[in-house]
Amino acid sequence: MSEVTRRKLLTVGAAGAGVAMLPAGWTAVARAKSAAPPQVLAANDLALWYDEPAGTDWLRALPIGNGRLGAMVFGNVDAERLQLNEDTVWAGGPYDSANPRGAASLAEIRRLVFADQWGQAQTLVDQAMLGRPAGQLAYQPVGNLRLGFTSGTVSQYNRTLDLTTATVSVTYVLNGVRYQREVFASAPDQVIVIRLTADRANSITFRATFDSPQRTTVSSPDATTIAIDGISGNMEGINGSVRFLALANATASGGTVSSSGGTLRVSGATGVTLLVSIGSSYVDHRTVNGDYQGIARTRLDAARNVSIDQLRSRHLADYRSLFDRVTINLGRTSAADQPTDVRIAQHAGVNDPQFSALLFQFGRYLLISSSRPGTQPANLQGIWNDQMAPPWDSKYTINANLPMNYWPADTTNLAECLLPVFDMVRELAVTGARTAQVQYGAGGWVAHHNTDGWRGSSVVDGALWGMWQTGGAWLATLIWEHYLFTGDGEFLRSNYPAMKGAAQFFLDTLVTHPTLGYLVTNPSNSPELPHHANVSVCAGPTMDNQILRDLFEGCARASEVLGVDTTFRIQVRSAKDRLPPMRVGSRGNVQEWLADWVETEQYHRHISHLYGLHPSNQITRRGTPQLYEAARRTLELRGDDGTGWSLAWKINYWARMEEGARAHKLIRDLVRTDRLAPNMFDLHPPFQIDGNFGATSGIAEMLLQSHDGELHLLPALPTAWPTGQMSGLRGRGGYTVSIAWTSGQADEFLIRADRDGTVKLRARLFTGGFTVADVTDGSTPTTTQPESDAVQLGVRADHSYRLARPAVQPSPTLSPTASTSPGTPTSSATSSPAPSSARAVYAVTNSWPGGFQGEVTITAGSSPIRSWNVSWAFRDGQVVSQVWSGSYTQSGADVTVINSAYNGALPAGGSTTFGFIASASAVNDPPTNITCTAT
Ligand code: FUC
Repeated sequence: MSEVTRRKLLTVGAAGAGVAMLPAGWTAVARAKSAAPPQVLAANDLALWYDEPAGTDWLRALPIGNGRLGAMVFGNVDAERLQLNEDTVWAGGPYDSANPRGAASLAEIRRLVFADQWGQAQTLVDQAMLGRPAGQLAYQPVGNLRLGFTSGTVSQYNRTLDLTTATVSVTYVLNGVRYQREVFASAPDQVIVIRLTADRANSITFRATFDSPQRTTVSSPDATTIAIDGISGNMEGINGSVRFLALANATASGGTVSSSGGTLRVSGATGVTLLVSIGSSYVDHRTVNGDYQGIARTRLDAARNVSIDQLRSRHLADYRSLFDRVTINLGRTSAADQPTDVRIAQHAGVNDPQFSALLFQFGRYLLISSSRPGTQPANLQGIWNDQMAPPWDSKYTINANLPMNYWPADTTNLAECLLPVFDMVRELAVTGARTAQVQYGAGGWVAHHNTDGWRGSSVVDGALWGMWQTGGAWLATLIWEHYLFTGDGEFLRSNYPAMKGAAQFFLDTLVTHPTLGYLVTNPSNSPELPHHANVSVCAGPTMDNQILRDLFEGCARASEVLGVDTTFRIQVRSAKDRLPPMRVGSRGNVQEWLADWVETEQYHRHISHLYGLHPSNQITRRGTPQLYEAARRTLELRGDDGTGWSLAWKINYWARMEEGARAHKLIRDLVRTDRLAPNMFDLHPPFQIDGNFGATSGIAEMLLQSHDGELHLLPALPTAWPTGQMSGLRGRGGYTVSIAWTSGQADEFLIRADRDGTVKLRARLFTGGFTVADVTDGSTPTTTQPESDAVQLGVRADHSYRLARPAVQPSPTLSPTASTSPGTPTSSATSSPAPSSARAVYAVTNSWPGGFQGEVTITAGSSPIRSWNVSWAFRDGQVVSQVWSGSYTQSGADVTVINSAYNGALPAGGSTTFGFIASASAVNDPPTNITCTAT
């Protein structure tokens, strides 16, 4: 493939709103025939729907996904297209980009920065610190499945993505026959399912073919299946190495199916089930020789044995167990009767509160569909990308975008969707340790402003953007943050080493500022913003200091919880105390750099130094009133405009400012045709999914906040949502919260606690009379009122507490939803020495309600082994649902995992690890009888 236009895009993006790429803003007008079909309204309005097909416009097609497999469904009557993705198809292959010139140049770079010679420093960074290659690699598509039907005059066309069922439906009438297509991506069965039906027998006839922009071959492996076998693209001088195989199989009732030469033909059928299965050879960031054909074939064969009804019901049970945890109702007007594209185009001039609810739930839908335990994290486009050279390579940009993708995960009760990030962090701790050593001569690990499927960790793209040290640090803070929501000690124990390694890097590399005496990063930047013409490189930017305060304090508190590392704890706390404090600048703003410089672009999209306001809690209304006012001034100076993700971050900022009207204004700014595509994908522009996730997070922050040691209920309710209900949002400390309000005033709160403890609640409700009850046992808990609008009460695990205005009847819509606290944590088990003396160690790395993720590491003894298998018996009814890097069988309690070709042979002392996902009920004890047999 041709070299990617990454730098061109980067330059355009860096210039601000991406003028060269800005589409004129698409248009849609209300059409006379556009009345919401009854089945959509019945689905509680939680659907995107259209009265026209997507045609050739990718931004009108509708996304489905199961975390790993993704498709954009176009819904065209005669030429249906499913644009397919698999989340590990990355250009190139494993690489090491550490620049060996780095460490030796560091002293001079630092000297130049401290001497205010930023231009020279930046040039030297470009020469000595930039990775080799100096860019990272792109996430790429698998290809397309196209279905060709005969055309004719169509009526009653409708196309819907129902967020309550994660299903795209297309229905129309052609030649007097009503046709229906139903498309979903099943996580339990790991296939994409396309079900075609018609209300007249024998009327479904079509041809199906695969094509792709990748290097591929198509074939017909059997009489009912077509295949496309390919390899990812070359890039940055690195050969494409991810092999993939997509299979599509048809089963028909009442007609015939045949396949030859890569074309599948279905003729005269009454009902057809098409299954799409995709396997990839990507095992992890270091290994690309997985059995991709075996994976594709095994998944397809298994799904072929499952009836369509069962495929559908398993998909629904799985999806709903996540999606249904949160409900939201912000009110409804007749604006919601229009097709989705018309609603977006008209949004500025109408009152459409239901659209905010739809936008909120669409973000949750996208997260469930693009990030599941064991998959890759959601990248800049989630998992949906049709281009070989997508904008910014569709990578993971850490200085805003990747963290933003995950802001709604814990708060909107999707804790397990966050787990892929921690897998990534553990891998970055490996690649980033090499970068730390080679480029800084330091211990621990570092990642800069971007990473990719190969976990690139060096400085990339150019010093102005890439010379930012705290990407890995920010990601590592998410470990402690996630623990605050779940209280999952086992999770903390297995991820603590990555936090510690991130902090160790800074203990080794922070330098004392020659005049101010603080410990500072040098060189670094305040993301992507020059402080003087064309230079961003500096020492100790405010955002770095804020991130490091969170990282150091998170490490210290984690070490207390785990009872480890007393000396390290003292080290990080004393380093934290020597970081530069935040300051108020001459304009009344929060100072972005150590010096009171004025930014070179007043309306720049990044407002990085307000990281302390959101997502962090270092700037709060009640804790730091001066900085809080300076944050407000900063937001006013920078203005409301920005790229999609920048607007989304501002919704969160204004929610934390407790200004509902302003936060709501930012939502309206986002729901415009230049910031939201017809399919509701957020536009930077171009499409970037962070704005969707950031908007969902922002709406959650308007209704519930928990960052300041209390649950703040309705902190930023706008007058545009006078009456509503929400149930199931989560607060730090392990609380599940539901709220009902009318005329802008809270009626009742329902709080369910995961654990025993004391909770502080803040709400305007408490300034008047209110009632309190433990609705689980009917008792009346004692409360204290430390402030006029705050109440404190003791809570017990799994009890729900109702606080309400007197005489308000309990709302039937507020059910105490399930908490996401994990089951009983597990420890690890080790196999008894096997004859070959290879051994296996079993460990749980993550858990969530009803399931967990584990790893087994096999280590060869004093002689090499050719192959191995590992067996154990589960003690509590756990069932394995997925194993990566190996094939498995489970019969009752007995599980056996057999090496696959790529990791069977190990040298003496060598080891390999496979991961798995399993379901677990309340108890999840580790197996005691794990055995490893090697030959
Ligand atoms: C950062 C941002 C850009 C864009 C890119 C993917 O570089 O500054 O606006 O979102 O990431």
